[in-house]
Amino acid sequence: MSADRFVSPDDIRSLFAQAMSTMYRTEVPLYGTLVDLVAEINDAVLTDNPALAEQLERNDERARLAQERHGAIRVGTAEELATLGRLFAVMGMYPIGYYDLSVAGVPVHSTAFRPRTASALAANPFRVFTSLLRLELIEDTALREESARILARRRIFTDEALALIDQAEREGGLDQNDARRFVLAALETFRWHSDATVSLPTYQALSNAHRLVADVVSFRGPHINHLTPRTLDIDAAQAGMLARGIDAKAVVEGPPPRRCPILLRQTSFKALEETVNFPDGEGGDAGTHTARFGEIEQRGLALTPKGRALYDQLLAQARDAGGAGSTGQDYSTRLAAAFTGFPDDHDTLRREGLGYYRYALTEAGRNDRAAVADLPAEALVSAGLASADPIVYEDFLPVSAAGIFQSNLGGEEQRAYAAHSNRDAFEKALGMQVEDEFAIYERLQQESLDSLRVG
Ligand code: OOG
Ligand code: NI
Repeated sequence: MSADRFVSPDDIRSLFAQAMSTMYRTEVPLYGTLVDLVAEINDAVLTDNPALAEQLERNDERARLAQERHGAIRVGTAEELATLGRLFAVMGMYPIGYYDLSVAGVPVHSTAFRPRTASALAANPFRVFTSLLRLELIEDTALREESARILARRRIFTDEALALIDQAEREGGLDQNDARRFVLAALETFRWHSDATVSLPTYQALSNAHRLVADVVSFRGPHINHLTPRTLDIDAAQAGMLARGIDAKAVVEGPPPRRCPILLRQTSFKALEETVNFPDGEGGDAGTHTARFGEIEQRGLALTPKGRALYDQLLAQARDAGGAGSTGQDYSTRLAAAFTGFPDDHDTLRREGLGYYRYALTEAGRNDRAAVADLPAEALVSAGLASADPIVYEDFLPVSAAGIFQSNLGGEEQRAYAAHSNRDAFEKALGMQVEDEFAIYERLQQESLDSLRVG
């Protein structure tokens, strides 16, 4: 039978992202409020700024914008992570990048599962930031062993999901009917369970070790803890959250406001305090847990290693000034001051090799193939024969992620772990290597350069 009886992984991913969004709207209604707010802001920005609308259109970013989300989950064992890797592969999502959050006092390391080709990203860029608990960072031996025992007992995938993953791997894909079954079965892994699997005292002991340990170990599965829409104006989104009385985090993470947005800026509302039922005791105990929150992000230019090094340096400068971190009143002033050192026009960013760009012939270029054949890309851009649009950053930022983690853990647990980043251990658990994000952006840029000379 031919391969076209199979639904494309891009379509399965779109179905899944939609199903996840519908589920999270029901679970956390405030998420729906954020989605509506972002849609309103994006419409206004695109109406006010036709040049940006045109650029997004040219770059295949306009259509995906309304669907664009990322989520996050945390798992407890190598087997869970490896199976997730297989589940995401069915939807064309692959592990990109390694993030060590132990340096920020969070006992996990992470990757982002996401699509990686231009056409897959244009179809639907859905990404899931996925963290693996580092049990070895729990100091109390008895508690560490108990956690491992609890985790070893749970099954976070349904039998149907496992069977369909096997089938997709064996046959090379899923047909329409099986793809629909797969999406529904996969969704079960990410659902919230208000019944804990451990007693209240065990939950409290885990929580004392680290609240994130309790979040991972105490439940039947790795509930999706947020789903983030992408805005074109995060400062408007932050103001909109406050205007609606939403308990937004104090600072927007990432770079300061700029004319040319770079990387990622994020804000969130604090995690909800939710009622949880604990087994044991007379008819069980009731308690509460905070895990699930809402987040909005703005994405900008993907930086080259050189641009990223400059970003890291300036961010550290802003955070270290006066030893105040990102909490001081004057943080936004310090941040803006530090980032005067980062060029803020696309010609300079491009010529200095600080960011990745996607090149395409303009109408003039399409009409003058002879000129195009002889000139280097930069000259084509200067001559108006080609456009160079920013390639959007599709990944995450460890400092930003740590800030989001912290604000949802009560904001007190700043203590860094002495552990080293351990990419090898992460990849061993995952059962494959994580891809280098820079290589992907480099390839996207090169493909666009190659396309100038053909057709
Ligand atoms: C993940 C936090 C990271 C982001 O946007 O940086 C993240 C988590 O809290 O599990 O989603
Ligand atoms: Ni997030």
